[in-house]
Amino acid sequence: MRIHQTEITVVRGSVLDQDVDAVVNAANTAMRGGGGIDGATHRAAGPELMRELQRVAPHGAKTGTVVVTGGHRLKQRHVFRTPGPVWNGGRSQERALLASCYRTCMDQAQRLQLSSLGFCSISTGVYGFPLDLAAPIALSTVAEWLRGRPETSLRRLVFAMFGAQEFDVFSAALRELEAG
Ligand code: AR6
Repeated sequence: MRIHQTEITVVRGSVLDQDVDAVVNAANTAMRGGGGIDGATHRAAGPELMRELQRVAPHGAKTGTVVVTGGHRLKQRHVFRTPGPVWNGGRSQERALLASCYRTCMDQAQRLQLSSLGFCSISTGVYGFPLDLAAPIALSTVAEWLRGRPETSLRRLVFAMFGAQEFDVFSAALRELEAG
């Protein structure tokens, strides 16, 4: 799908394998590593990533915000680490907090004048956010952001889905968004 000059795609695979300027990581508020994509990123980026995190986020970060670091041994230049909401039945502002994760990542990409950004699916792994709710929130949040900023530096957004089910649900949500 295209919005102004930006192409949005859903692909199957790890976000760490994508040729993009920055990767978005689903993280926790402590910012000191974890499982899932967070653990995979630390393994691939090397120990310097943790040292930088200790410097730039000594007290962690709030849910719905983002911490930017270098990519270190990754092929991408930056890592955007965003703590998504833990699913609590939808009673704890989870939808708004998830949208905030995606929106603040877009803001940071623009601030750094990036041309491409790779997302994974935030909060839908360990944090239990239902995929069929999360996918339309993710895609409509970035689409709305792009519609309001025709002059953005971003040319490509890649949603890299590690699991088969995620890939199917995000692909269907993108088709629905495109159909309007
Ligand atoms: N490589 C690529 N993508 C992955 C990998 C991997 N090895 N593992 C998971 N994904 P998750 P969350 C994808 O569970 O629900 C961590 O411990 C996965 O398919 O990592 O936000 C953090 O430190 C999905 O698309 O994130 C937090 O404590 C996406 O990554 C907590 O998990 C996010 O799944 C965050 O949980």
